[in-house]
Amino acid sequence: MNRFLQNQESQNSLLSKFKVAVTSTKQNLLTFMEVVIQGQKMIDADLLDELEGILVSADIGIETSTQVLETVRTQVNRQLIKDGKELKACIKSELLHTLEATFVPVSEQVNLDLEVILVVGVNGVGKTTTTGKLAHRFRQAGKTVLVCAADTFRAAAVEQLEEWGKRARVDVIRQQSGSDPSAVLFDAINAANARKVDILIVDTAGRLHTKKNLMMELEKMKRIAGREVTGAPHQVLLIVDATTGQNGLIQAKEFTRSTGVSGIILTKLDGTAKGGVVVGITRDLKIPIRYVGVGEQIGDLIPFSPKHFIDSLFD
Ligand SMILES: Nc1nc2c(ncn2[C@@H]2O[C@H](COP(=O)(O)OP(=O)(O)OP(=O)(O)O)[C@@H](O)[C@H]2O)c(=O)[nH]1
Ligand SMILES: [Mg+2]
Repeated sequence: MNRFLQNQESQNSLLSKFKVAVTSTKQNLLTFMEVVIQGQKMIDADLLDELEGILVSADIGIETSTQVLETVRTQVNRQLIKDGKELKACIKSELLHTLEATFVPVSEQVNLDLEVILVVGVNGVGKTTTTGKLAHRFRQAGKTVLVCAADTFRAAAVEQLEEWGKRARVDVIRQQSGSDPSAVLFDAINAANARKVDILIVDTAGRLHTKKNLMMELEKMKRIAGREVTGAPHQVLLIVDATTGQNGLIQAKEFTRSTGVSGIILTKLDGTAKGGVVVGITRDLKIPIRYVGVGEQIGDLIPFSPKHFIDSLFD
């Protein structure tokens, strides 16, 4: 199979994964939108207000929804939108526009001797699961990977990560529970250098941005990484749970304010009818969404694509 076909095939399979993941969101958002559009003969102020409400209720965010509808209103006034189909197309293109504004495509090619990736976020959002899925993705891309168990709070956390390590066929560097996460990280960096691996992924304990000592612990880890490896951590990935909607968005905002975050991974997109939060997050945080989690299996992490996401919703 030539490279073009391979590429086409993987694009198609990514699109179909997106489609499955946003099924509930699509039912929620598009069904309402169509009912409203088809129920009215005229595109008037009431109809547009109602559409704005639908976007807000899909967790697209008030600001984004207002901005999208402002464009729509202008176009209606200029008589550039004459029917429901054009109305839908305009909303679609505005949402795509918003997503593309901060989009940075994922690159799984590593040009460094060792790339250190820190995985952070509040409790239960999917950090450990995503660490396993990421390790798997990088392995599939032909990279050598090591994982660091820096969640030392609970013994179960390390065991869970080791399970993922087995699935992804990567080694996990650990210490006994209760040890200093920075010490485990230090060990893991030494091991990664000695084994000459390409990527070290660091799973951290869940924490709230309000817990000052825990945020300082994260800072310390970043410092240690930077001292041992030039430019590390090269990525700080904030995991956000899509099912927590506006709450998750607020937490993510606070988290990014108190620690440097280079990218977002939005998990559990498959478990929400409010996938519109993808748009809200992008606009509010101005940090690119790198991947989305679409299930509990190892292959259920896909690179984010604004076009795939919007096409899955609208087509
Ligand atoms: N459906 C679905 N479930 C997910 C996804 N990602 C994670 N989960 C589930 O979310 C739950 C929590 O995942 P963990 O990886 O343990 O979360 P965590 O952030 O490491 O949790 P703490 O370490 O306790 O803070 C598990 O049951 C996962 O299977 C996803 O993309 N889709
Ligand atoms: Mg965990």
